[in-house]
Amino acid sequence: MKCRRCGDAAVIDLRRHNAGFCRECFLRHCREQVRRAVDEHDMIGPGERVLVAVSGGKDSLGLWHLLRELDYDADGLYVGLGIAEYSDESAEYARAFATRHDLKLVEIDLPGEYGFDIPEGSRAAKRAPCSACGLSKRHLFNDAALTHGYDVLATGHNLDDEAAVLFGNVMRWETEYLGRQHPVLAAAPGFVRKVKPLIRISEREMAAYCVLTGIDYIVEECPMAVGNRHLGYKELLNQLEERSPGSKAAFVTHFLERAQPRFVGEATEAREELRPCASCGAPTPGDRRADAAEPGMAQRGSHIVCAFCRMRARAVGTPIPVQVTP
Ligand code: Q46
Ligand code: ZN
Repeated sequence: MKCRRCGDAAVIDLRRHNAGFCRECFLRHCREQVRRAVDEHDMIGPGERVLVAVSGGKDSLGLWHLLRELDYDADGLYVGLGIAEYSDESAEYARAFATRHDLKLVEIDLPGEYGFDIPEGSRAAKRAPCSACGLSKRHLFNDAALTHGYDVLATGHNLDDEAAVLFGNVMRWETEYLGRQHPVLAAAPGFVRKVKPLIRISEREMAAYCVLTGIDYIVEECPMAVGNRHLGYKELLNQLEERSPGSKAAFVTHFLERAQPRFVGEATEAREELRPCASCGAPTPGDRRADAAEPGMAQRGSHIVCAFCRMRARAVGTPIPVQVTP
């Protein structure tokens, strides 16, 4: 097979684009996909500082590399989740990448700084591990970006991730989530802008990008991913893609063009109803009934405490410290 752009021998075949690419043209194609995503959705303005959430995996390290290649001022953020050897090993990959490319990596250690790890948080909050983990990451990423003065937080969600999440949201008609499912979530009081520049690139393409650029990433899956619903959706979507290349991209892009705007109102309303957490100040919908059942909450009357602070209090077994009295 020949490269579609230059006619050299192709190293990768992209059925979705009905084309093969040589190494140079494929890397250029990946940069072009990120550039188009950033431009189309106004993800990053001139001179803005970007914080890239990196896990040590191919998507996030590849994204960091791509943003630097495109000359963005992008630093990395690694959050240690305390998932046994997996976390130790993934941290090593993130640090090695930062050192090799002489980049700044901000590090947060959940057990060291907050007193609990994901398995403990999951048990304490009676949430599935990935739910406890997702909640913690959203909280800590946002907090780190605001604390360190970044304009944008970028995550490595790729086309396959977005298609799987969309599939799950449509299966349950989660209309509020559908309204929020967009490659850009605008900044708001207490929220940094969040962007997903890999929305146009598949998982397989990101793996190829890392291999071809020599990025060393953690290949093992997180041990807590077993049974994760999204992995099942990805398998189903891969079967569809196999039969009909381009299905995933069409599913996501047509959703964004034709359906997502219909759900924005509900998501915006939900965001407007958020109140600051009485413990950490982060915007939260809270749950007054759950708060009332929390140790130490009775004295605080109707104060709202965010899900992260509630999980932390349960996991470490101490009352929730309240800093703000609205
Ligand atoms: S790290 Fe966390 Fe993932 Fe592991 S516990 Fe689940 S969400 S699978 S991206
Ligand atoms: Zn809080």
